[in-house]
Amino acid sequence: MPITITAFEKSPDRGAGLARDTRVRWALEEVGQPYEVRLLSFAEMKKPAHLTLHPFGQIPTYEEGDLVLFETGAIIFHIAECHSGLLPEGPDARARAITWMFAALNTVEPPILDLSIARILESDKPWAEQRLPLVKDRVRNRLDQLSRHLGDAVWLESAFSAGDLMMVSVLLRLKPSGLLTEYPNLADYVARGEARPAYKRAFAAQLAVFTDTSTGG
Ligand SMILES: N[C@@H](CCC(=O)N[C@@H](CS)C(=O)NCC(=O)O)C(=O)O
Repeated sequence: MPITITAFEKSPDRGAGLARDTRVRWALEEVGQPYEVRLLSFAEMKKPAHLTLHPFGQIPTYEEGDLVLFETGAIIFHIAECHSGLLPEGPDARARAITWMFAALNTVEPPILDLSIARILESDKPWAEQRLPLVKDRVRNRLDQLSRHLGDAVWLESAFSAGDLMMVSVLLRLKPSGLLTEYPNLADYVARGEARPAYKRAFAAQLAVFTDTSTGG
């Protein structure tokens, strides 16, 4: 069954790979599943045709026959359930990998998103200078804990899983802030994720969208 995902026609990060279609592309590349991409403008994302696929008018979505999914957690979990390579076989190891997916999305991503908002959308506010250090400390708190847990391990559990795919994707958003470099083991962990051939293919594909549209191609 052909798979179609949606992505920004022109990503606000100019192809830096931070839009969330990248993590879905990465998962599909890891399991060797070809996919098509429907590009949307911001205006199209808020129109009824897209809202029937995604009630919140966002990207990415995932279509496979009659199945329509939104939320990257659900999409990547579905991909991992349908194909081997992203979740371990043993039930306990599988449950732990899924736990890391939730931890990435529910515990680590929120303060990181808050930091992106503070840096990008709130920087002109009169209180921005006072708030930013507080937001950064909340991110550092999570990074401290994650860094201590990871220690010298290569991946969060014994082998790369959808949990790592999600955690690396979430941590990548910290790159512009420089905070990741305060935690060398986390920076190395993210670099290991980025070095995976599947990630490289996903990154190149999303960058090509930006360079094509920005050159009018
Ligand atoms: N929790 C959602 C978040 C989706 C999301 O925030 N998508 C962003 C792009 S990365 C978006 O569409 N932003 C535009 C908007 O919200 O209008 C997921 O993981 O899929």
